[in-house]
Amino acid sequence: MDKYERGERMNLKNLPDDEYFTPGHTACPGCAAPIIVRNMMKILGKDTVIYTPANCLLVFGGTYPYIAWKVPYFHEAFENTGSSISGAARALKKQGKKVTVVGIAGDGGTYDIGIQALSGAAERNEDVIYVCYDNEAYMNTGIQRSGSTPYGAETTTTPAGKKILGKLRHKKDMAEIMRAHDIPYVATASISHIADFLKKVEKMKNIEGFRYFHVLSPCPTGWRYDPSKTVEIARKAVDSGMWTLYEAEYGEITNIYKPKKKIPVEEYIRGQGRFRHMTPEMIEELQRWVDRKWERLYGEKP
Ligand SMILES: Cc1ncc(C[n+]2csc(CCOP(=O)(O)OP(=O)(O)O)c2C)c(N)n1
Ligand code: SF4
Ligand SMILES: [Mg+2]
Repeated sequence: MDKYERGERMNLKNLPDDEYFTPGHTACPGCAAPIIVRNMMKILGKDTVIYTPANCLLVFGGTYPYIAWKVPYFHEAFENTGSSISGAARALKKQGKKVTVVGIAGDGGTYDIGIQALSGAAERNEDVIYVCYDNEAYMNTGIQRSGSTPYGAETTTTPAGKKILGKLRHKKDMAEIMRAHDIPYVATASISHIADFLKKVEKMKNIEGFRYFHVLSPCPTGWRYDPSKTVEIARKAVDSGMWTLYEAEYGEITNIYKPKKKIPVEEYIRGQGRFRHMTPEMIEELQRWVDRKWERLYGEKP
């Protein structure tokens, strides 16, 4: 019986003290992205190499001489995180080195610009981890909408004016697209459910083949909320069903978290400036989207 079967998985008490993404970076106060990366790296450990395309994480954590990474770190082009990590993993394997190769991209670099290389790497079942930290817009370049931006959200390219009130399309379901690739592991996570997050990182570290890890990454600057509310907002995303926590192995959902008390989506969007202009009809439309997603994933009406 291995330690997973005995239920001895990673938790906050046995989280290593090691730091591979260190303080001194320049992320905005309250940004979820460094919380994600710091905790993930404590588990992935020193024998890890990281690839990131252009995004906030690159700018706040990868700018010389203030680089926060304590493991080898590479910046590749926006389009090719999937192919960069594929090549690195194969080269390291050929050299006989046991190293975890990880690509970390934002939603812009995942849902839109990097999706071709990502899909190809997944279809080939490359032995890598791909992480999407999802702040639901192109934040680093000034808050432009992406395929991940939710319906109604205001960005600089989906402004809320007299005729159009924010984004007119719903968020693309990227984790489900990855699940359809029949890969060894897909997991979604949230920093509000940190024990669940840590268990998933530990689990994927020990799996061979393509692993896709998708984490909601609240962004006080782009979502326009008080930076002290990051964890609370992440929790409300899960409790409302805007964000769903699950694991899937070879396309089958093997573990799914159901909020004890489902809250209306209105409660989640309240306090976020990006949704401030939304009319009651728009909020109803967003709720319908959440309910459809819930029904699809849980196989029952909310
Ligand atoms: C091919 C290409 N197009 C556009 C850019 C400009 N660019 C750099 S970062 C960025 C936004 C990244 O958004 P996302 O991936 O969501 O990460 P975030 O900044 O939100 O963390 C853009 C558009 C680029 N570097 N390369
Ligand atoms: S703009 Fe958002 S994602 Fe980027 S560093 Fe600031 S809080 Fe983080
Ligand atoms: Mg983004």
